[in-house]
Amino acid sequence: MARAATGISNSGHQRMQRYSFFGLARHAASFHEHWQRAWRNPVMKPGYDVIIVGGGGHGLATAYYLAKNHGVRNVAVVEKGYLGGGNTARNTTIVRSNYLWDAAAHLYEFSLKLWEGLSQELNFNLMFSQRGVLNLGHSLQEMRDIERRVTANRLNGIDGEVLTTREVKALVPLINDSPAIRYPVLGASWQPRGGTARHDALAWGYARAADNLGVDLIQQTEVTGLRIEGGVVTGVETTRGPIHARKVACVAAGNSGVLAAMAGLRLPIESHPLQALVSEPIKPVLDCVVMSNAVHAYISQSDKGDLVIGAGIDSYNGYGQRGSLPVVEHCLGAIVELFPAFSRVRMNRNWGGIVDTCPDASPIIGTTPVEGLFFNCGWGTGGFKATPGSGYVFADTVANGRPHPLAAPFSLERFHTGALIDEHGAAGVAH
Ligand code: FAD
Ligand code: PYC
Repeated sequence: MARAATGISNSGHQRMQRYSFFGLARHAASFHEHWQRAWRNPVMKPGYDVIIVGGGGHGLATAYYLAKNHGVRNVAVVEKGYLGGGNTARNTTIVRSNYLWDAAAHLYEFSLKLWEGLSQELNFNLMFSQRGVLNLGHSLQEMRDIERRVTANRLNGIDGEVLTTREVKALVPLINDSPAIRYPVLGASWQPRGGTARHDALAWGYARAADNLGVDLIQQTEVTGLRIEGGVVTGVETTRGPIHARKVACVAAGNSGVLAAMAGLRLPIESHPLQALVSEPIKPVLDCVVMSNAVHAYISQSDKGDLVIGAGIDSYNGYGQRGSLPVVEHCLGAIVELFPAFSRVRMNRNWGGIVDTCPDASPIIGTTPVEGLFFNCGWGTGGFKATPGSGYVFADTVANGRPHPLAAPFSLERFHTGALIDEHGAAGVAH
Protein backbone atom coordinates (compact mmCIF):
# COMPACT_ATOMS: atom_id res chain seq x y z
CA MET A 1 0.00 0.00 0.00
CA ALA A 2 1.34 3.44 -0.91
CA ARG A 3 2.84 5.02 2.20
CA ALA A 4 1.51 8.45 1.32
CA ALA A 5 -2.02 7.04 1.21
CA THR A 6 -1.79 5.47 4.67
CA GLY A 7 -0.55 8.59 6.42
CA ILE A 8 1.89 6.42 8.42
CA SER A 9 5.41 7.70 8.96
CA ASN A 10 8.53 5.71 8.00
CA SER A 11 9.31 4.88 11.60
CA GLY A 12 5.68 3.84 12.09
CA HIS A 13 6.00 1.49 9.12
CA GLN A 14 9.23 0.01 10.45
CA ARG A 15 7.58 -0.60 13.82
CA MET A 16 4.60 -2.29 12.11
CA GLN A 17 6.91 -4.45 9.97
CA ARG A 18 8.89 -5.51 13.05
CA TYR A 19 5.63 -6.21 14.87
CA SER A 20 4.14 -8.22 12.03
CA PHE A 21 7.40 -10.19 11.59
CA PHE A 22 7.43 -11.21 15.25
CA GLY A 23 3.66 -11.79 15.20
CA LEU A 24 4.01 -14.09 12.18
CA ALA A 25 6.94 -15.95 13.70
CA ARG A 26 5.04 -16.45 16.98
CA HIS A 27 1.94 -17.75 15.20
CA ALA A 28 4.01 -20.02 12.93
CA ALA A 29 5.74 -21.53 15.96
CA SER A 30 2.40 -22.06 17.75
CA PHE A 31 1.27 -24.62 15.11
CA HIS A 32 -2.08 -22.84 15.08
CA GLU A 33 -2.78 -23.93 18.66
CA HIS A 34 -4.12 -21.79 21.52
CA TRP A 35 -5.10 -18.94 19.22
CA GLN A 36 -7.61 -16.64 20.83
CA ARG A 37 -11.04 -16.29 19.28
CA ALA A 38 -11.23 -13.23 17.03
CA TRP A 39 -14.79 -12.58 18.28
CA ARG A 40 -17.14 -13.96 20.95
CA ASN A 41 -19.76 -16.64 20.41
CA PRO A 42 -22.47 -14.86 22.43
CA VAL A 43 -25.76 -16.18 23.76
CA MET A 44 -28.59 -14.58 21.78
CA LYS A 45 -30.48 -12.01 23.89
CA PRO A 46 -34.31 -11.79 23.82
CA GLY A 47 -34.12 -8.30 22.29
CA TYR A 48 -31.85 -5.70 20.69
CA ASP A 49 -32.12 -2.09 19.57
CA VAL A 50 -31.12 -3.16 16.04
CA ILE A 51 -31.05 -6.57 14.37
CA ILE A 52 -29.02 -6.82 11.19
CA VAL A 53 -30.08 -9.77 9.05
CA GLY A 54 -27.08 -11.09 7.11
CA GLY A 55 -23.48 -11.41 8.28
CA GLY A 56 -21.77 -10.66 4.99
CA GLY A 57 -19.37 -7.75 4.59
CA HIS A 58 -22.16 -5.18 4.28
CA GLY A 59 -24.03 -6.40 7.38
CA LEU A 60 -20.85 -6.52 9.46
CA ALA A 61 -19.74 -3.09 8.25
CA THR A 62 -23.17 -1.69 9.11
CA ALA A 63 -22.88 -3.13 12.63
CA TYR A 64 -19.39 -1.68 13.08
CA TYR A 65 -20.36 1.86 11.99
CA LEU A 66 -23.60 1.74 14.03
CA ALA A 67 -21.52 1.04 17.13
CA LYS A 68 -18.57 3.27 16.29
CA ASN A 69 -20.18 6.32 14.69
CA HIS A 70 -23.59 6.32 16.37
CA GLY A 71 -22.99 4.66 19.76
CA VAL A 72 -25.68 2.06 18.93
CA ARG A 73 -24.12 -1.03 20.51
CA ASN A 74 -27.10 -3.14 21.52
CA VAL A 75 -26.96 -4.73 18.07
CA ALA A 76 -27.08 -8.32 16.79
CA VAL A 77 -25.96 -9.54 13.39
CA VAL A 78 -27.99 -12.68 12.65
CA GLU A 79 -26.41 -14.92 10.01
CA LYS A 80 -27.91 -18.17 8.74
CA GLY A 81 -24.53 -19.68 7.87
CA TYR A 82 -21.10 -18.46 8.88
CA LEU A 83 -19.87 -14.85 8.79
CA GLY A 84 -18.81 -13.72 5.34
CA GLY A 85 -19.76 -17.07 3.75
CA GLY A 86 -22.11 -15.64 1.10
CA ASN A 87 -21.06 -13.44 -1.80
CA THR A 88 -18.42 -11.86 0.42
CA ALA A 89 -16.48 -15.15 0.36
CA ARG A 90 -17.23 -15.78 -3.30
CA ASN A 91 -16.30 -12.57 -5.03
CA THR A 92 -13.26 -11.78 -7.11
CA THR A 93 -12.17 -8.85 -4.89
CA ILE A 94 -12.09 -6.03 -7.42
CA VAL A 95 -12.26 -2.53 -5.92
CA ARG A 96 -12.78 0.61 -8.04
CA SER A 97 -14.98 3.70 -8.15
CA ASN A 98 -15.21 4.54 -11.88
CA TYR A 99 -19.02 4.73 -12.12
CA LEU A 100 -20.73 7.04 -14.61
CA TRP A 101 -23.47 8.96 -12.81
CA ASP A 102 -22.77 11.45 -10.01
CA ALA A 103 -24.78 9.63 -7.35
CA ALA A 104 -23.00 6.32 -7.95
CA ALA A 105 -19.58 7.89 -8.47
CA HIS A 106 -19.87 9.74 -5.13
CA LEU A 107 -20.94 6.63 -3.24
CA TYR A 108 -18.30 4.28 -4.69
CA GLU A 109 -15.56 6.93 -4.37
CA PHE A 110 -16.53 7.49 -0.73
CA SER A 111 -16.11 3.76 -0.27
CA LEU A 112 -12.73 3.72 -2.05
CA LYS A 113 -11.51 6.51 0.24
CA LEU A 114 -12.55 4.44 3.26
CA TRP A 115 -10.66 1.44 1.81
CA GLU A 116 -7.51 3.58 1.67
CA GLY A 117 -7.38 3.85 5.48
CA LEU A 118 -9.26 0.73 6.50
CA SER A 119 -6.42 -1.70 7.33
CA GLN A 120 -5.18 0.86 9.83
CA GLU A 121 -8.62 1.68 11.17
CA LEU A 122 -9.54 -1.98 11.75
CA ASN A 123 -5.98 -2.94 12.68
CA PHE A 124 -6.38 -5.86 10.27
CA ASN A 125 -4.38 -6.42 7.09
CA LEU A 126 -6.98 -6.31 4.30
CA MET A 127 -4.26 -6.84 1.68
CA PHE A 128 -5.68 -3.83 -0.13
CA SER A 129 -3.59 -3.42 -3.25
CA GLN A 130 -4.10 -0.41 -5.52
CA ARG A 131 -2.65 -2.15 -8.56
CA GLY A 132 -4.98 -0.43 -11.02
CA VAL A 133 -8.03 -1.56 -12.99
CA LEU A 134 -8.34 -1.66 -16.80
CA ASN A 135 -11.73 -1.81 -18.52
CA LEU A 136 -11.06 -2.82 -22.12
CA GLY A 137 -12.86 -1.35 -25.15
CA HIS A 138 -13.31 -3.55 -28.21
CA SER A 139 -15.38 -1.35 -30.55
CA LEU A 140 -15.56 2.30 -31.54
CA GLN A 141 -18.78 2.71 -29.54
CA GLU A 142 -17.24 1.10 -26.44
CA MET A 143 -14.29 3.51 -26.70
CA ARG A 144 -16.71 6.45 -26.92
CA ASP A 145 -18.51 5.16 -23.82
CA ILE A 146 -15.17 4.80 -22.05
CA GLU A 147 -14.21 8.38 -22.92
CA ARG A 148 -17.54 9.62 -21.62
CA ARG A 149 -17.20 7.68 -18.36
CA VAL A 150 -13.58 8.73 -17.75
CA THR A 151 -14.48 12.38 -18.39
CA ALA A 152 -17.40 12.11 -15.97
CA ASN A 153 -15.12 10.47 -13.39
CA ARG A 154 -12.53 13.23 -13.67
CA LEU A 155 -15.21 15.89 -13.27
CA ASN A 156 -16.12 14.11 -10.03
CA GLY A 157 -12.49 14.13 -8.84
CA ILE A 158 -12.04 10.41 -9.52
CA ASP A 159 -8.78 9.29 -11.10
CA GLY A 160 -9.04 7.90 -14.61
CA GLU A 161 -7.35 7.84 -17.99
CA VAL A 162 -8.20 6.64 -21.48
CA LEU A 163 -5.44 4.38 -22.79
CA THR A 164 -4.56 3.37 -26.34
CA THR A 165 -3.91 -0.25 -27.40
CA ARG A 166 -0.19 0.40 -27.17
CA GLU A 167 -0.50 1.78 -23.62
CA VAL A 168 -2.58 -1.24 -22.59
CA LYS A 169 0.10 -3.54 -24.04
CA ALA A 170 2.78 -1.70 -22.07
CA LEU A 171 0.85 -2.31 -18.82
CA VAL A 172 -0.09 -5.91 -19.68
CA PRO A 173 2.63 -7.40 -21.91
CA LEU A 174 0.86 -10.78 -22.14
CA ILE A 175 -2.29 -9.35 -23.68
CA ASN A 176 -3.09 -10.20 -27.31
CA ASP A 177 -3.03 -6.83 -29.12
CA SER A 178 -3.57 -8.27 -32.58
CA PRO A 179 -6.25 -6.36 -34.53
CA ALA A 180 -7.26 -9.68 -36.10
CA ILE A 181 -8.90 -11.29 -33.05
CA ARG A 182 -12.67 -11.56 -32.51
CA TYR A 183 -12.70 -8.72 -29.96
CA PRO A 184 -9.59 -6.62 -30.69
CA VAL A 185 -8.35 -4.36 -27.88
CA LEU A 186 -8.90 -0.79 -29.10
CA GLY A 187 -8.00 0.78 -25.78
CA ALA A 188 -9.21 0.92 -22.19
CA SER A 189 -10.16 3.02 -19.21
CA TRP A 190 -7.54 2.91 -16.46
CA GLN A 191 -8.17 3.67 -12.79
CA PRO A 192 -4.82 3.55 -11.01
CA ARG A 193 -6.35 3.74 -7.51
CA GLY A 194 -8.50 0.68 -8.19
CA GLY A 195 -7.25 -2.81 -7.38
CA THR A 196 -7.98 -5.78 -5.17
CA ALA A 197 -8.29 -6.68 -1.49
CA ARG A 198 -8.62 -9.85 0.55
CA HIS A 199 -12.36 -10.56 0.68
CA ASP A 200 -12.38 -12.74 3.83
CA ALA A 201 -10.18 -10.27 5.66
CA LEU A 202 -12.75 -7.54 5.12
CA ALA A 203 -15.46 -9.64 6.80
CA TRP A 204 -13.14 -10.74 9.59
CA GLY A 205 -11.79 -7.24 10.19
CA TYR A 206 -15.26 -5.74 10.50
CA ALA A 207 -16.49 -8.71 12.59
CA ARG A 208 -13.66 -8.40 15.10
CA ALA A 209 -14.03 -4.63 15.36
CA ALA A 210 -17.83 -4.80 15.76
CA ASP A 211 -17.50 -7.54 18.40
CA ASN A 212 -14.97 -5.38 20.26
CA LEU A 213 -17.58 -2.62 20.39
CA GLY A 214 -20.16 -5.00 21.93
CA VAL A 215 -22.09 -6.18 18.86
CA ASP A 216 -23.39 -9.77 19.16
CA LEU A 217 -22.52 -11.89 16.11
CA ILE A 218 -25.04 -14.75 16.00
CA GLN A 219 -24.15 -17.43 13.45
CA GLN A 220 -26.02 -20.54 12.22
CA THR A 221 -29.34 -18.78 12.85
CA GLU A 222 -31.74 -18.10 9.99
CA VAL A 223 -34.33 -15.35 10.04
CA THR A 224 -37.56 -17.08 9.00
CA GLY A 225 -40.05 -14.27 9.57
CA LEU A 226 -40.39 -10.56 10.28
CA ARG A 227 -42.63 -9.48 13.16
CA ILE A 228 -44.73 -6.47 12.17
CA GLU A 229 -47.51 -4.93 14.27
CA GLY A 230 -49.62 -2.04 13.00
CA GLY A 231 -47.13 -1.23 10.23
CA VAL A 232 -44.18 -1.15 12.66
CA VAL A 233 -41.45 -3.78 12.86
CA THR A 234 -41.10 -5.37 16.30
CA GLY A 235 -38.58 -8.13 15.70
CA VAL A 236 -37.76 -11.29 13.82
CA GLU A 237 -38.54 -15.02 13.95
CA THR A 238 -35.49 -17.23 13.74
CA THR A 239 -34.65 -20.92 13.67
CA ARG A 240 -33.62 -20.44 17.34
CA GLY A 241 -36.71 -18.53 18.44
CA PRO A 242 -38.02 -14.96 18.21
CA ILE A 243 -35.95 -11.84 18.92
CA HIS A 244 -37.47 -8.48 19.73
CA ALA A 245 -36.01 -5.38 18.02
CA ARG A 246 -36.83 -1.71 17.59
CA LYS A 247 -35.25 -1.73 14.14
CA VAL A 248 -34.45 -4.47 11.62
CA ALA A 249 -31.91 -3.91 8.85
CA CYS A 250 -31.88 -6.52 6.07
CA VAL A 251 -28.56 -6.96 4.26
CA ALA A 252 -29.06 -10.35 2.67
CA ALA A 253 -27.85 -9.88 -0.96
CA GLY A 254 -29.34 -12.67 -3.13
CA ASN A 255 -31.91 -13.55 -0.46
CA SER A 256 -33.28 -10.01 -0.14
CA GLY A 257 -36.41 -10.78 -2.17
CA VAL A 258 -37.24 -13.65 0.20
CA LEU A 259 -36.89 -11.38 3.25
CA ALA A 260 -38.90 -8.59 1.64
CA ALA A 261 -41.72 -11.06 0.96
CA MET A 262 -41.82 -11.76 4.72
CA ALA A 263 -42.89 -8.13 5.11
CA GLY A 264 -45.34 -8.29 2.20
CA LEU A 265 -43.00 -6.18 0.04
CA ARG A 266 -41.91 -6.89 -3.53
CA LEU A 267 -38.46 -5.61 -4.47
CA PRO A 268 -37.47 -4.90 -8.09
CA ILE A 269 -34.67 -7.43 -7.75
CA GLU A 270 -33.74 -10.58 -9.60
CA SER A 271 -31.36 -13.13 -8.11
CA HIS A 272 -28.90 -14.76 -10.53
CA PRO A 273 -25.91 -17.08 -10.22
CA LEU A 274 -22.53 -15.46 -10.82
CA GLN A 275 -19.49 -17.68 -11.27
CA ALA A 276 -15.74 -17.39 -10.84
CA LEU A 277 -12.70 -19.63 -11.02
CA VAL A 278 -9.11 -19.76 -9.83
CA SER A 279 -6.19 -21.45 -11.52
CA GLU A 280 -3.22 -23.23 -10.09
CA PRO A 281 -0.67 -20.70 -8.79
CA ILE A 282 1.84 -19.50 -11.38
CA LYS A 283 4.71 -17.01 -11.28
CA PRO A 284 3.76 -13.31 -11.23
CA VAL A 285 2.66 -12.34 -14.75
CA LEU A 286 -0.21 -9.88 -14.31
CA ASP A 287 0.04 -6.96 -11.92
CA CYS A 288 -3.23 -5.14 -12.58
CA VAL A 289 -6.89 -6.06 -13.02
CA VAL A 290 -8.17 -6.54 -16.60
CA MET A 291 -11.92 -6.46 -17.25
CA SER A 292 -13.87 -6.70 -20.49
CA ASN A 293 -17.58 -5.94 -20.63
CA ALA A 294 -17.99 -7.12 -24.20
CA VAL A 295 -16.61 -10.59 -23.62
CA HIS A 296 -18.05 -10.98 -20.08
CA ALA A 297 -14.73 -11.97 -18.59
CA TYR A 298 -12.16 -10.46 -16.27
CA ILE A 299 -8.90 -11.53 -14.69
CA SER A 300 -6.35 -10.62 -12.04
CA GLN A 301 -3.58 -12.52 -10.27
CA SER A 302 -3.70 -13.05 -6.52
CA ASP A 303 -0.70 -12.56 -4.28
CA LYS A 304 -0.51 -16.36 -4.05
CA GLY A 305 -0.14 -16.56 -7.85
CA ASP A 306 -3.59 -17.91 -8.81
CA LEU A 307 -5.30 -16.37 -11.81
CA VAL A 308 -8.67 -15.14 -10.50
CA ILE A 309 -11.17 -15.22 -13.36
CA GLY A 310 -14.81 -14.24 -13.43
CA ALA A 311 -17.68 -14.70 -15.86
CA GLY A 312 -20.94 -12.91 -16.65
CA ILE A 313 -24.13 -13.82 -14.80
CA ASP A 314 -26.09 -16.92 -15.70
CA SER A 315 -29.25 -15.57 -17.29
CA TYR A 316 -31.73 -17.68 -15.31
CA ASN A 317 -32.96 -16.73 -11.85
CA GLY A 318 -32.06 -18.93 -8.92
CA TYR A 319 -30.98 -19.24 -5.32
CA GLY A 320 -28.51 -22.10 -5.80
CA GLN A 321 -24.89 -21.04 -5.33
CA ARG A 322 -23.83 -22.64 -8.61
CA GLY A 323 -24.07 -21.79 -12.29
CA SER A 324 -23.89 -23.58 -15.62
CA LEU A 325 -20.88 -24.81 -17.59
CA PRO A 326 -21.56 -22.92 -20.88
CA VAL A 327 -21.09 -19.57 -19.08
CA VAL A 328 -17.70 -20.68 -17.76
CA GLU A 329 -16.71 -22.10 -21.17
CA HIS A 330 -17.60 -18.80 -22.84
CA CYS A 331 -15.60 -16.85 -20.25
CA LEU A 332 -12.50 -19.05 -20.55
CA GLY A 333 -12.71 -18.93 -24.37
CA ALA A 334 -12.55 -15.13 -24.17
CA ILE A 335 -9.71 -15.16 -21.61
CA VAL A 336 -7.65 -17.51 -23.78
CA GLU A 337 -8.22 -15.31 -26.82
CA LEU A 338 -7.06 -12.26 -24.86
CA PHE A 339 -4.21 -14.15 -23.15
CA PRO A 340 -3.12 -17.05 -25.39
CA ALA A 341 -0.33 -17.91 -22.93
CA PHE A 342 -2.95 -18.89 -20.32
CA SER A 343 -4.33 -21.72 -22.48
CA ARG A 344 -1.94 -24.12 -20.75
CA VAL A 345 -2.82 -23.04 -17.19
CA ARG A 346 -5.00 -25.52 -15.27
CA MET A 347 -8.05 -24.36 -13.34
CA ASN A 348 -8.22 -25.41 -9.69
CA ARG A 349 -11.70 -24.42 -8.49
CA ASN A 350 -14.97 -22.96 -9.75
CA TRP A 351 -17.89 -21.67 -7.65
CA GLY A 352 -20.95 -19.45 -7.76
CA GLY A 353 -22.70 -16.84 -5.65
CA ILE A 354 -26.24 -15.44 -5.81
CA VAL A 355 -26.24 -11.83 -6.92
CA ASP A 356 -29.18 -9.48 -6.45
CA THR A 357 -29.56 -7.32 -9.56
CA CYS A 358 -31.75 -4.23 -9.91
CA PRO A 359 -33.12 -3.04 -13.29
CA ASP A 360 -30.71 -0.06 -13.27
CA ALA A 361 -27.69 -2.00 -11.93
CA SER A 362 -27.62 0.21 -8.83
CA PRO A 363 -28.28 -0.77 -5.21
CA ILE A 364 -31.27 -0.08 -2.95
CA ILE A 365 -30.38 1.54 0.38
CA GLY A 366 -32.97 2.94 2.75
CA THR A 367 -36.28 2.90 4.52
CA THR A 368 -39.36 0.86 3.58
CA PRO A 369 -43.10 1.41 4.01
CA VAL A 370 -42.79 -0.59 7.29
CA GLU A 371 -41.60 1.68 10.12
CA GLY A 372 -38.25 0.53 11.52
CA LEU A 373 -37.56 -1.86 8.62
CA PHE A 374 -34.62 -1.03 6.35
CA PHE A 375 -33.13 -2.71 3.29
CA ASN A 376 -29.64 -2.57 1.80
CA CYS A 377 -29.43 -4.79 -1.28
CA GLY A 378 -29.27 -4.87 -5.07
CA TRP A 379 -25.47 -4.57 -5.21
CA GLY A 380 -25.56 -7.25 -7.84
CA THR A 381 -22.20 -8.17 -9.25
CA GLY A 382 -20.37 -5.18 -7.77
CA GLY A 383 -20.94 -4.76 -4.04
CA PHE A 384 -17.62 -5.94 -2.62
CA LYS A 385 -15.88 -2.67 -3.45
CA ALA A 386 -18.77 -0.77 -1.87
CA THR A 387 -18.74 -2.60 1.46
CA PRO A 388 -17.15 0.15 3.60
CA GLY A 389 -19.19 2.98 2.08
CA SER A 390 -22.39 0.97 2.12
CA GLY A 391 -21.96 0.05 5.78
CA TYR A 392 -21.16 3.65 6.69
CA VAL A 393 -24.17 5.25 4.97
CA PHE A 394 -26.55 2.44 5.92
CA ALA A 395 -25.60 2.68 9.61
CA ASP A 396 -26.31 6.40 9.46
CA THR A 397 -29.64 5.72 7.72
CA VAL A 398 -30.69 3.12 10.31
CA ALA A 399 -29.53 5.19 13.29
CA ASN A 400 -31.35 8.33 12.16
CA GLY A 401 -34.36 6.78 10.42
CA ARG A 402 -33.77 8.78 7.22
CA PRO A 403 -31.40 8.30 4.28
CA HIS A 404 -27.79 9.45 4.55
CA PRO A 405 -27.28 12.10 1.81
CA LEU A 406 -25.08 9.72 -0.23
CA ALA A 407 -27.74 7.00 0.06
CA ALA A 408 -30.75 9.19 -0.70
CA PRO A 409 -30.67 8.70 -4.52
CA PHE A 410 -30.68 4.91 -3.97
CA SER A 411 -34.05 4.72 -2.21
CA LEU A 412 -36.82 2.34 -3.27
CA GLU A 413 -38.77 5.46 -4.28
CA ARG A 414 -36.71 5.80 -7.45
CA PHE A 415 -38.64 2.94 -9.02
CA HIS A 416 -41.80 5.07 -8.61
CA THR A 417 -40.33 8.43 -9.58
CA GLY A 418 -38.28 7.05 -12.46
CA ALA A 419 -35.07 8.66 -11.18
CA LEU A 420 -33.08 5.54 -12.03
CA ILE A 421 -29.28 5.46 -11.89
CA ASP A 422 -28.36 3.40 -14.92
CA GLU A 423 -24.94 1.93 -14.25
CA HIS A 424 -25.06 -1.01 -16.68
CA GLY A 425 -22.04 0.49 -18.45
CA ALA A 426 -19.88 0.60 -15.33
CA ALA A 427 -21.22 -2.61 -13.79
CA GLY A 428 -21.24 -4.21 -17.21
CA VAL A 429 -18.64 -6.94 -17.00
CA ALA A 430 -20.84 -9.31 -15.12
CA HIS A 431 -24.43 -8.07 -15.75
P1 FAD B 1 -23.33 -11.50 1.29
O1 FAD B 1 -21.89 -11.60 1.53
O2 FAD B 1 -23.96 -12.47 0.35
O3 FAD B 1 -24.03 -11.55 2.71
C1 FAD B 1 -25.42 -11.75 2.88
C2 FAD B 1 -25.57 -12.72 4.01
O4 FAD B 1 -26.95 -12.83 4.35
C3 FAD B 1 -25.11 -14.13 3.64
O5 FAD B 1 -24.04 -14.50 4.48
C4 FAD B 1 -26.35 -14.99 3.87
O6 FAD B 1 -26.07 -16.26 4.40
C5 FAD B 1 -27.16 -14.12 4.83
N1 FAD B 1 -28.59 -14.40 4.81
C6 FAD B 1 -29.42 -14.45 3.73
N2 FAD B 1 -30.67 -14.71 4.13
C7 FAD B 1 -30.63 -14.80 5.48
C8 FAD B 1 -31.63 -15.07 6.46
N3 FAD B 1 -32.92 -15.29 6.14
N4 FAD B 1 -31.25 -15.10 7.78
C9 FAD B 1 -29.96 -14.87 8.12
N5 FAD B 1 -28.99 -14.64 7.23
C10 FAD B 1 -29.33 -14.59 5.93
N6 FAD B 1 -18.17 -7.21 -6.23
C11 FAD B 1 -17.13 -6.35 -6.44
O7 FAD B 1 -17.22 -5.18 -6.06
N7 FAD B 1 -15.99 -6.76 -7.04
C12 FAD B 1 -15.85 -8.02 -7.52
O8 FAD B 1 -14.80 -8.38 -8.06
C13 FAD B 1 -16.94 -8.91 -7.39
N8 FAD B 1 -16.86 -10.15 -7.89
C14 FAD B 1 -17.87 -11.04 -7.69
C15 FAD B 1 -17.71 -12.35 -8.13
C16 FAD B 1 -18.66 -13.32 -7.85
C17 FAD B 1 -18.48 -14.72 -8.36
C18 FAD B 1 -19.80 -12.96 -7.07
C19 FAD B 1 -20.83 -13.99 -6.72
C20 FAD B 1 -19.98 -11.65 -6.64
C21 FAD B 1 -19.02 -10.66 -6.95
N9 FAD B 1 -19.13 -9.34 -6.50
C22 FAD B 1 -18.10 -8.46 -6.70
C23 FAD B 1 -20.33 -8.90 -5.80
C24 FAD B 1 -20.14 -8.93 -4.29
O9 FAD B 1 -19.64 -10.20 -3.89
C25 FAD B 1 -21.44 -8.67 -3.54
O10 FAD B 1 -22.11 -7.55 -4.08
C26 FAD B 1 -21.15 -8.37 -2.08
O11 FAD B 1 -20.25 -9.32 -1.54
C27 FAD B 1 -22.43 -8.39 -1.29
O12 FAD B 1 -22.11 -8.36 0.08
P2 FAD B 1 -23.25 -8.59 1.14
O13 FAD B 1 -22.64 -8.51 2.47
O14 FAD B 1 -24.39 -7.70 0.80
O15 FAD B 1 -23.78 -10.06 0.78
O1 PYC C 1 -17.88 -4.69 -9.94
O2 PYC C 1 -15.79 -4.46 -10.48
C1 PYC C 1 -16.80 -5.15 -10.35
C2 PYC C 1 -16.74 -6.56 -10.64
C3 PYC C 1 -15.72 -7.21 -11.18
C4 PYC C 1 -16.10 -8.50 -11.27
C5 PYC C 1 -17.34 -8.65 -10.77
N1 PYC C 1 -17.72 -7.42 -10.39
